[in-house]
Amino acid sequence: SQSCPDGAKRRVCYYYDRSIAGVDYGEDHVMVPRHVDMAHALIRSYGLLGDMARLRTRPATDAEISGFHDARYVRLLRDLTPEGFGAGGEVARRARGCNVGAVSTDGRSVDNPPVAGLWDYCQRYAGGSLAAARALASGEADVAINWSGGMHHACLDKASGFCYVNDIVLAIDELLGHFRRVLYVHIDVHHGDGVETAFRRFRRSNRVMTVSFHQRTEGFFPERRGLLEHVGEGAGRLRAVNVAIKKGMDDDGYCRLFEPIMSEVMAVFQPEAIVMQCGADSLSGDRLGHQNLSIAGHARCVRFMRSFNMPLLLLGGGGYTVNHVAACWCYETTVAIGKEIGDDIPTHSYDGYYRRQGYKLFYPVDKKI
Ligand code: V1P
Ligand code: ZN
Repeated sequence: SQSCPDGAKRRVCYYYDRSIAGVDYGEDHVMVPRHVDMAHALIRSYGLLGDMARLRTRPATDAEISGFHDARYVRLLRDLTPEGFGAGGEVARRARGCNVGAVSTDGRSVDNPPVAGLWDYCQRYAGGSLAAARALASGEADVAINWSGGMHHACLDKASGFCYVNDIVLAIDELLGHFRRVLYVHIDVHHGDGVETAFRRFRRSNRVMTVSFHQRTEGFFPERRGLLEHVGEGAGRLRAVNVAIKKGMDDDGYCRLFEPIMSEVMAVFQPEAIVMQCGADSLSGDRLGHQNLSIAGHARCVRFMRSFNMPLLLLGGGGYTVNHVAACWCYETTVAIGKEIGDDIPTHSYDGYYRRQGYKLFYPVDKKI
């Protein structure tokens, strides 16, 4: 069948915490965590919840988050409130040093605002990725999903690109306690800089390979990162693979790169577990990305990694056209399970968002790019 080429089912566990969806980056911000609630509602409406074990977990503790992040930065995130920030006091000063509330070049938009409930939000999405990693490590699940995770830009001691806590680094560290080699695969349209830097510069690890497929065009965020020649140094030499992509790559072009590169990586690195960041801003019609992938093309990458039949952690990340993001992650959930679903979006609380795509899961790609 199309969604399950190897004919095998997988034990899938799934994390979802509804309080994440209520987090508000601000009226003009492009990051809308509600897309995770939209994906969840779609997953539920297609009847997929019965095909997965629900991961119920506690939020990540300060100690767990400090496993990667700097203690002073953790204290700042914990102390930060919009009120404290607004008062312009010492918290605001500390925050600015950590790239929280830093005003971007146009003087208006703020990438990493001091959002209300910030620490709780970070603890919950990181807790989900940690629990998912633990479910894979214990052998309880073959595939573990946290669409609210995948916040790959966050650095040791600063926020970046809407990400405050790097749940991916925490999850990979957890997996390294049980598996000899962990592969990180990244299909968000923005380079996976936080994860690459963590394992190259801070961890100096040869047990993690990071492979990032991302748009590399003039001025595109994050600048000067993810060049082909960035292959890692020292112990981590040849453990970073960067695939820089021009604008407008379609399914055929993307998969012609993705599949042979990932086959080679799998053969050479021989990981024991895979973490895949499924940022949906590489889809056609995204508000930030300029790629031309369809949901089928994006999901084909997920299906390809699943076909290696080893513990697989699927994470979300970017994605700025919310109906596309939700449809994509819902479909990728079916790929994880190995179940086929129809193209007609069932009636549910968010169905109005899919009117422009004719209430179909697979919206047509934009030929204009
Ligand atoms: O380009 C920048 C700023 C300008 N430089 C000083 C940095 N920021 C980007 C950040 C994109 C983050 C992507 C995150 C992810 O990879 C993972 C969750 O998807 C940016 C852009 C842009 N067009 O690249 N920020 C914003 N747009 C923005 C727009 C509205 C409100 C706030 C931020
Ligand atoms: Zn992105």
